[in-house]
Amino acid sequence: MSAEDTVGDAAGAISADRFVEINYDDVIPNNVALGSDKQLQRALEGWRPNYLGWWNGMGPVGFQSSDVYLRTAVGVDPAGWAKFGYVKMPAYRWGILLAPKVEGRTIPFGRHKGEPTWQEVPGEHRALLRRLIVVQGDTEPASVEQQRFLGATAPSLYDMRNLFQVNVEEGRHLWAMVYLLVKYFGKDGREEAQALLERQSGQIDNPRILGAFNERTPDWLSFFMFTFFTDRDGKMQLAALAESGFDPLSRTCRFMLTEEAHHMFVGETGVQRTIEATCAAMVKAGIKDPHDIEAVRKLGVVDLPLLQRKLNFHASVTRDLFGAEISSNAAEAFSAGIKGRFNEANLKGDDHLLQDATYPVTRVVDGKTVVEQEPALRALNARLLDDFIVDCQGGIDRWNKSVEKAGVAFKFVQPHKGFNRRIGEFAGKRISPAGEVLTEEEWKAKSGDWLPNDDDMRFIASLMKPCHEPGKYASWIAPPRVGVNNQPGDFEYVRIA
Ligand code: BYC
Repeated sequence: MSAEDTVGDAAGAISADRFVEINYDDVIPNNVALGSDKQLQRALEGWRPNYLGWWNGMGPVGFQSSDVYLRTAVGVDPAGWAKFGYVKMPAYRWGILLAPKVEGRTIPFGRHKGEPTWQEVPGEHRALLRRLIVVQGDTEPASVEQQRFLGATAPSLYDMRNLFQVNVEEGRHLWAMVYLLVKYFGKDGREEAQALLERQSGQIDNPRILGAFNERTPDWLSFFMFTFFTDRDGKMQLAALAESGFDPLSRTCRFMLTEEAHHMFVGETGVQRTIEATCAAMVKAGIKDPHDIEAVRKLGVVDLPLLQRKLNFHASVTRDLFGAEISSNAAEAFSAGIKGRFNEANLKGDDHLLQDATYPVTRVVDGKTVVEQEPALRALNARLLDDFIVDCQGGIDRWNKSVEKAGVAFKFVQPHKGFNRRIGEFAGKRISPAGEVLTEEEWKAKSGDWLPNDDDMRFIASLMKPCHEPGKYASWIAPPRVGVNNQPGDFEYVRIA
C-alpha cells in the first residue's frame, strides 16, 4: 500500500471543509500551498525518499507492517484537529502544518520590538536562526532513534500505540524543521536537511548535537521519564521559538506545541500508572515501608526509591539541554528578536528589552551554593530552566497525590538544580540532590543512592517482558483510566502483523 492510499485509512471520513485546510491530495500533505511553489515541492519530494529510508532503517524496530491506531492531523484549529484510524507506520501522512497566520503580528521583544514580523529570513540573523532550527530539528529524529527498540517490550498494546504515536509525530516535527530549512535557507538549508538524517543518536563519529539525545532509552521507565522531562524541554524551547519574530518559525512551533502536549501526557500518566501499580501491590501485600526494596520487587512492581533515582537522572540530564545559564548566544537570539522567553508576549510589567533588568542565578562560590544577580539578558537560559522546573512540579505533585491516596509514606522531589550537571554553572561540581556541595569522594560514595545503579537497571530489564494481548497489562503498570479516543479497555490498538 502506498503512502497516498493510506489517507483512506487514516483520514477517510475527513469532511470536505477540513481538506480545504490541509491538502491531503499532495504527496506531502500541507497547509502551506506547497503546490504553488514547484521548486520547494521538488526539493521536499526529493528529500522524502531519504526520510523514508531513515525511518525504515533507524525508526521503530519491528511492527512496521502492523496496523496501528494512530491519529493524523486534519486541521490546525484546536477543536478537532485529529482523525483516528489504523495506519501502517511507514505510510503515515507526514505533512507540513503551520498554525494560522496572525494578521498584523509584530515582533514582541528585543531591539526590533514592535516592528512587523519577518516573513523572510532577516539577512543579519541568518546564521543564528539556521543554527537554532538545526538544533531543534536534530532532536526529533534523535528521539525516534533512542526509542526504536521499545516496541518489543511494550507493557500493553495501549502503550505500544502511544509509543508509535509519539514516534510518528517526532518524525513530523522533523518535517516541520526541514520545511523551514529548505524553503528559507537555499543550498545550505538543503544540506542541513540531509545532515539531519545522517547524524545518529549515540554514534561516536557523528552523534546528535545535544547530550541528552545521545543517551540510551533502554526501557519503558526511561521512555516515560523521557517524555515527561525531555519532551517538556521540547515544550519550553518550542514556546520560546513560537515567540520568534521570524513568523514562519513561530507558526510552525505553535502547531508543534499541540502535539508535544500529548507526549508529556504519555510520560506523566506512564509514571503515574507505574506508581499506582506499585502502591496497589504494596497495600495488597501489607508492605508499609516503601524502602523494603526486596519485598516490593518480589511483587513484580517498581519500588518508589528506584523511580526517584530515575527521576533524578532524567531531570538532571534534561536540565543540561537548556545550555549554560549565562549565555551570549541566548542574549543575542533574544536581542535579535529570534527566540523569546516562555510566554514572552504575555509577560506583564516588562519592557521585553531587558537592557537594565537582572535575574538571580544559582552557582557555586567558595564551596557553597549562592544566588547572584546577573544581567537578565545573559541569564535567559537560567530563566527558561527555572520555568521548566516549575512546569515539572505540577506533574510531580500529581504523582505524590497518588502515593498519598494509597496511604504510602513516600514523596517524590526534584533534585537541586546543580545535581548531576555537565553543562553550565554546575559542570564539574558535585552537588547532592539536597543541594550540598560535595567532594569527589563523597559523591562516589553516595551517587549510587541517587542515580539508577547497575542493580536497578538489571531489575528494570527483568520486568521488561512484552504484554501484547488486547486489554492486558504487565504487572508493573496499571491500565489507563480512559482509552485512546474513548476506546474500550480491550481495544486492539496495534494489530500485530
Ligand atoms: N549538549 O551558550 P550555550 C525537543 C552547545 S527538545 C551539547 O551554553 P545556548 C524534543 C550549544 O549548542 C528541545 N552541546 O547555550 C524533546 C553551543 O554550541 P555552538 C530542542 C550543548 O546556545 C524530546 C555551545 O554549547 N530545541 O524538542 O544559549 C523529543 C554553547 O551554548 C548543550 C532546542 O534546544 C548540550 N546539552 O543554548 C523530541 C531549541 N547545550 O552553537 C524533541 C534550539 C549547549 O556554540 N536550541 N550546547 O556550536 C537552542 O535554543 C540552543 O541551541 C540551546 C543551547 C538551548 C540548546
